[in-house]
Amino acid sequence: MTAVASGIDGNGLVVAAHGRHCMVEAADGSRLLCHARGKKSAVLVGDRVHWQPAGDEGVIDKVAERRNLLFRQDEWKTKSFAANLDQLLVLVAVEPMYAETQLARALIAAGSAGIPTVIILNKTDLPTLAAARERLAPYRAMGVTVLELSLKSQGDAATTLLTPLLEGKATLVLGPSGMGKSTLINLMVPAADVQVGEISKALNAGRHTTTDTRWYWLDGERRTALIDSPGFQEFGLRQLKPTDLAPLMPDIGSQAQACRFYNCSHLHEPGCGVREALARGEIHPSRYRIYNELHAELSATKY
Ligand SMILES: Nc1nc2c(ncn2[C@@H]2O[C@H](COP(=O)(O)OP(=O)(O)OP(=O)(O)O)[C@@H](O)[C@H]2O)c(=O)[nH]1
Ligand SMILES: [Mg+2]
Ligand SMILES: [Zn+2]
Repeated sequence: MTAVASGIDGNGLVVAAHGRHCMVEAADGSRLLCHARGKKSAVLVGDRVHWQPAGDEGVIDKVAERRNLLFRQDEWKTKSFAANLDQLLVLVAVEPMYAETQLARALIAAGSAGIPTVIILNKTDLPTLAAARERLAPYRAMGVTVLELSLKSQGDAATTLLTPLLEGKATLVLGPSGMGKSTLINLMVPAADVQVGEISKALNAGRHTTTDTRWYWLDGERRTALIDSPGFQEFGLRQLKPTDLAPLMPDIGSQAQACRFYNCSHLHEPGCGVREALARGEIHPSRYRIYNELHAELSATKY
């Protein structure tokens, strides 16, 4: 396993990763295919790495300590999305209808990693917009920024909204498959085609559905970046304990102060502020259902 070391700056940035191979960008902007030392790679897009040339390729000796790391932990495996992020854009669309639990899970994972999140509702040109918008009401109410876009039919308006939001930041675009993540990248990064061609030849990646996480610069100064990622289906949160949930779900956590017992699980105890708020209509039933589902999942025995 390539060591993650503190106290090194790294002379390269990982802009694409596929198994043990990755594309590293040097300080001058040139890119080189590298591989990680050791049996298993721990190198992720967004990593700062220290590398050296080795023939036509490069070898990564060290990965610099990460500022943050977004990952999911399913029952049997951990899947890391990217490291050193300034912001997460969770992209959902009017159609195909997404599972709300996936959105909730992505927000919890980001909250747990300390990464600020914005939700984008895409494909507002489609007729079932009202239902999709209604589903996001609890998220707006708890203070999450929700932007509505039609990346395809109103690209200019989307660019105007997104440009100031992305400025100077490294932003990961995450969401279920088919929501429009790659459409967003192509809209914001006119040169993405060039970069895709260059990387996909070396890494042999697919063309339509995104199979690898990739970093794209929006500007020549290389200050603003978007990271495309493959759509997810499962989103396990087994890195968390059941008691971590309420603080990471602001609409639920904020009502827990009123609970009679300090260690209330908000499932069955008398004098539970969360369930009282639910009865008053101050917590959305779908959010409480997701809390229950996750609580059960994280309470199950781990092998
Ligand atoms: N109607 C409509 N369709 C859109 C819009 N934006 C994207 N699409 C379409 O949605 C489909 C999926 O878009 P992609 O950008 O490939 O989605 P993705 O999230 O990258 O999907 P994965 O790579 O599989 O995770 C494509 O057919 C797009 O043309 C939009 O604003 N309106
Ligand atoms: Mg894609
Ligand atoms: Zn309670």
